[in-house]
Amino acid sequence: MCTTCGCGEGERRIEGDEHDHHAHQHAHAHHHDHHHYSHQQVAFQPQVNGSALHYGQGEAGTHAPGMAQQRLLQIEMDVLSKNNALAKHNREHFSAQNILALNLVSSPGSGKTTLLTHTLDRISSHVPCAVIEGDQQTTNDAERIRATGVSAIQMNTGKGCHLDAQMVHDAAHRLQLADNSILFIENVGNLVCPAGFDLGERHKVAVLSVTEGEDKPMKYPHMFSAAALMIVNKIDLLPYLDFDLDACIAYARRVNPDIQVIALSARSGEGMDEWFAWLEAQQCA
Ligand SMILES: Nc1nc2c(ncn2[C@@H]2O[C@H](COP(=O)(O)OP(=O)(O)O)[C@@H](O)[C@H]2O)c(=O)[nH]1
Ligand SMILES: [Mg+2]
Repeated sequence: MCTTCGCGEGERRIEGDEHDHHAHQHAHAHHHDHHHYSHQQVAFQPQVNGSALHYGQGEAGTHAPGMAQQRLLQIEMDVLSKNNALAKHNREHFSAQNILALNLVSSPGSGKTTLLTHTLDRISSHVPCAVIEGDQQTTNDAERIRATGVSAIQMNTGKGCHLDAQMVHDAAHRLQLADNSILFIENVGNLVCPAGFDLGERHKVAVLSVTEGEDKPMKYPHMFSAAALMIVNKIDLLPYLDFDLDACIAYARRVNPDIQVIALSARSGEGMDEWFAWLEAQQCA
């Protein structure tokens, strides 16, 4: 996770901001403003363990120059607890309006936006939907979503590698979400950091495409243990690959025995009915 790495500091931006300016640079100077997403910046030293270098936070030896370890841990806890408090606030809002908020997480290119555009084409005429798009740069994905006729807002995180609850809070207010709707949040493509940041969603949905290899749930266990559902996408490509679907599911269940799995192709449509049924079941839950 990157609670304290300072990634994206001062670079995060919400589409449609009237000034369209970069968020402010210094957390200490502007605590009153809702559009500040700054993290304090510190440095990390890798830990050597066998032949691997480990950069895990909170491990012995992790340090920031000029800062006591305790201070560093305090900053991490502050960032996370502030995020958790706001995520709780978001969740209360969503619950009060009976909004099903889903946080789609994956590596870049697994097919999240493609899955969403096909999903919206199918369901948005009878279920009100809205989308928050997270990417480091460009409004490409929000534009792809809006082409379906559904409202979308793009959050650009600059060097940042995940959405946080503040960003979702601000975007959700601008979207003016309908009661009994579905809010799809497409997180920044990254199988690490988004696992640690609660956005107030009902569920995380991890999208893994068959071109990424079946071992990813084992390599990125935090993400797959945080997800309620794993979508294995691009199964139309299986004939050309040595991807082992059964092994992938077994790996995912090893890190999360309760995870549900749907294998589909957003391109060909195979398996999509199972995804639509899952969405319907969540709406009724
Ligand atoms: N073959 C195949 N390609 C897909 C599928 N879903 C998405 N893609 C392609 O994968 C690439 C990345 O898709 P995109 O939706 O932008 O991924 P994102 O970065 O996760 O949002 C694009 O070229 C899509 O056309 C699928 O089910 N099958
Ligand atoms: Mg995308």
